[in-house]
Amino acid sequence: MRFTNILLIIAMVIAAVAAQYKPVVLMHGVNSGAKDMNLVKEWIQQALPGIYVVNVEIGNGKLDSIFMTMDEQVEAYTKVVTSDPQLANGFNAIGFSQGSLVTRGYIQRVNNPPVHNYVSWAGPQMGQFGTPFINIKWLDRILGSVPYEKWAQHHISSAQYWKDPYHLEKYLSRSAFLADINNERDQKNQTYADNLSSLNAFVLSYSTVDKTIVPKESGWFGFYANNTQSTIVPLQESQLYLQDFIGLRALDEAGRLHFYSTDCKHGDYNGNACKNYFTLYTLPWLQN
Ligand SMILES: *[C@@H]1O[C@H](CO)[C@@H](O)[C@H](O)[C@H]1NC(C)=O
Ligand SMILES: *[C@@H]1O[C@H](CO)[C@@H](O)[C@H](O)[C@H]1NC(C)=O
Ligand SMILES: CC(=O)N[C@H]1CO[C@H](CO)[C@@H](O)[C@@H]1O
Repeated sequence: MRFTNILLIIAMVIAAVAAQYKPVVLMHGVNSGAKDMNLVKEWIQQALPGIYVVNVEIGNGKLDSIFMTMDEQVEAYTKVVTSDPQLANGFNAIGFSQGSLVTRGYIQRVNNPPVHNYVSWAGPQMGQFGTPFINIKWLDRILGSVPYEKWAQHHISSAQYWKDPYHLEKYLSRSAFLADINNERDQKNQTYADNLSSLNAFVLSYSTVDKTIVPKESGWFGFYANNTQSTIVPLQESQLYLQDFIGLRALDEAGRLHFYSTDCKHGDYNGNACKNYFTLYTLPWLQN
């Protein structure tokens, strides 16, 4: 065999080894950018040598993550993952905070290429009701008072998953993103449920000390009961689950819905203080 052929074979073996893991796509949260997920990318690459990791940035990061609508953010994510040939056979996804809703929007509306395992880190999956949320005082005041005004719904991403348990009718009629993606309105979109329930695994986390996501149980699709802030209705008792609006019950009954909790401060999920949780509960879903 010629020496160049041997080199070629070695190169092919290296490529095959590198291709043994599905690629991973990371999605950052609000008021932040891709650089905030760089450390997570390093953790993954250290644990799974040769793995391909895409760290998505929405627009130019920080400001765009606040002022682009959630629909636009889902479209931006879609553009990145559909134009990358290395993702063509599917990928695993991690979404952090608001980024977990962007990721879910992609899965439910597009999912081509398909997501295999989807890990949600402290996402406002069932909505957000409480300030301070994004730590910009004037925005918090707006979210505390007029989140369902048209201009807020059209210009502030977090207004689009704001859910006021005292004004659920308003939420249902005006929420530009969450009420749609959660199939909470009368007209359901079956594609949303079909696509979400096609996941191999949907892994949900929330933090017992989260002061950013309110209520923190939203990370597990828990939310306040109507007209209170004292009782949390867990996912399994919600209409979303009982009537299976988006396929979560189907996933659960198939043993493909998984839950874990942490004691991480919200902003620490992507930092060394919480690397142990990454290793225990996220990494296993990326080893395929
Ligand atoms: C359901 O969602 C898909 C994907 O976003 C969309 O193409 C379709 O038009 C929607 N169907 C209805 C009835 O809204
Ligand atoms: C809570 O409010 C929503 C929206 O108005 C309504 O659909 C639902 O039936 C209510 N649930 C209960 C338990 O009253
Ligand atoms: C995996 C899966 O079911 N993907 C479907 C998601 O929905 C789109 C339509 O919006 C289909 O084209 C995909 O096949």
